[in-house]
Amino acid sequence: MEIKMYSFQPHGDNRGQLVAIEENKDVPFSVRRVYYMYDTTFGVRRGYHAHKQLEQILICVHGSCKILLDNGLEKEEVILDNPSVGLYVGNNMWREMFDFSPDAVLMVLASELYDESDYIRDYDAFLKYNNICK
Ligand code: T46
Repeated sequence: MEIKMYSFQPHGDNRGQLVAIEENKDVPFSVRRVYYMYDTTFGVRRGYHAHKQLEQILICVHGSCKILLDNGLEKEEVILDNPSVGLYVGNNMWREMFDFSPDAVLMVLASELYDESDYIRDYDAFLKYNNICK
C-alpha cells in the first residue's frame, strides 16, 4: 500500500516554530473543515470506519499517536509524532487511531463538511463497498 506523507515547511527562528498549510498547495485539496481530538482516554482506539468521498490530512500537532490504514487487502501502521508532518488518508480507506500519548492533539484537515452519510462504519460493509470478498 502506498502511504502518502506530507512534510510541511517549519518557519523557525529564535521565537520558535511556525507551520503554515495552504489548501491546494501544501495539501492536495480544498480544506472545508478542520477538527482535532485531544484529552484522549488512555488506551482508547478510535475511528473504525472508512469514508466514501472524504480526503483528509492527519497531523499530530502535539504528542504522538498511531494510525492503522487498511484498504481491505493490506494494512499499514503509521506513527505520527511530528507537527510538521501529515498523513494523507484518501477515501475508501478503513482507519483506526490508537496509542495516543496523554498530551496528543491530532488535528485533521478535511476536504468536505461533516456528513454522516459519507461514513462506512461496518467493516463487512466496507469490504462489500470495495467489492472485496472475505
Ligand atoms: C476520521 C477520523 C480520523 C461532528 O459533529 N463533526 C465533525 O466534523 C466530526 C469529525 C465529528 N463530529 C461528531 C460526531 C460524533 O458524535 O463528533 C463525535 C465523534 O466523531 P467520531 O466518532 O466520528 O470520531 P472518530 O475519532 O472515530 O473519527 C474522526 C472523524 O469522524 C473521521 O472522519 O476520519 O476522526
